Amino acid sequence: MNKRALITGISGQDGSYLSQILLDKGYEIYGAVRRTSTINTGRLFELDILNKVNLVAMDLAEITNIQRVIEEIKPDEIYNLAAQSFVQTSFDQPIYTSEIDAIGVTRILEIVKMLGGKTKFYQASTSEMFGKVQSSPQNEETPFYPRSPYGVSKLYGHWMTINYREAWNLHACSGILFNHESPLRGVEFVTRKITLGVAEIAKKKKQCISLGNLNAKRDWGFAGDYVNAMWLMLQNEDPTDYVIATGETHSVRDFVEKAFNVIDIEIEWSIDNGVEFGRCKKSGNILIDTNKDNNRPAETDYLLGDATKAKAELKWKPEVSFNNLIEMMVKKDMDRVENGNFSF
Ligand code: NAP
Ligand code: F7E
Repeated sequence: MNKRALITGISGQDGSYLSQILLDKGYEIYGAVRRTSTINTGRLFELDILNKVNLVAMDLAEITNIQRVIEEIKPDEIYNLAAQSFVQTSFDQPIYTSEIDAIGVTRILEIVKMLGGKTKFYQASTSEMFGKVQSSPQNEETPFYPRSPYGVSKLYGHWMTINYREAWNLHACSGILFNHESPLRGVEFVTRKITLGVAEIAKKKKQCISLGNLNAKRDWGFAGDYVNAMWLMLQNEDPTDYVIATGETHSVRDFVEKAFNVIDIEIEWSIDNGVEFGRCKKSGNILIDTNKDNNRPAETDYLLGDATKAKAELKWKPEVSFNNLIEMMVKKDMDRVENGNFSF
């Protein structure tokens, strides 16, 4: 019989890619979607798998709903990807973020336990838990120091996952995933904001992209590579947690320069009255400006992951390079802008 997976957050970036690889492996997929007033299955549509997955109504805020769904579906594996995942928003909505990203995890774990504890559980933990990094590169042994309500909430979910594994013997594990991006990334995240902005500038639909901290550094990988690691973790006989990362770090500034290179524009940086600008070297036009509204009350300045454990034990490694990721994202956005083809 085919394995059955329940994916919370199926409409998001990772949920869509994970569905695709699990379908290829022969899984029967159930995807939890929360009620919204508009259709938000555009990513599944874009991957051409919308009619291959079963969508069920489920919100992480509502335990009765979670219980009913898990009881009915009886999944072999649950991938908990649902979250208020935007760090900036977590500063304005700290309580909602905790409700979903922290307590939401416990709601699922408690139901899994109550129903006999046979379902394997994957928790989407994050490099944001390292926040103000205590040592570099960061691996499974690095102490945590989250810098946002998002990071703090995720750290609670992370420890709850470990606690249910140790206390109740659940097959529960956390993937501590560093930033991963793709053409399916939400437009509020910096990488997609840049690649969409570059495409709009190339097609003369926009003049300038407004950003915040250009010096923040991230270990950016490709989401399509990272979802495979989630699956590998649940296939382990003994559950344990893994860091998933590329082992390279780049600044937002590097990302901007490389993204404009895809459309043959070289960026020159300058500071005017304390505000930093990026100009087209050839035309002198301002293509990037910086605005304090895009800064965070507390920032994670630097992340660099060490995925040695995952490479050794899961035989996982990233396939898509930083440059290829940027090229893939800019080209897809150029196509979208040219054809008005936005499905999410
Ligand atoms: P995403 O694109 O923002 O997707 C988040 C998903 O969660 C969406 O499907 C969203 O549904 C759903 N969701 C939000 N609130 C919910 C609620 N109350 N009940 C049910 N569903 C809810 O995020 P992603 O990039 O795919 O990330 C997937 C997971 O990995 C998240 O937990 C994120 O925090 C974590 N993570 C991401 C990264 C990364 O770099 N991408 C790195 C580490 C960890 P709607 O479509 O209705 O909004
Ligand atoms: O910011 C800086 C910003 O919002 C990256 C989520 O998937 O990864 C993601 O969180 C950096 C930050 O991602 C803008 O200050 C500059 O330093 O793309 P981001 P994030 O906060 O790293 C982690 C691993 C997750 O788990 C999260 O769910 O870029 N930055 N200027 C900007 N960021 C944004 N969004 N917009 C700007 O204009």
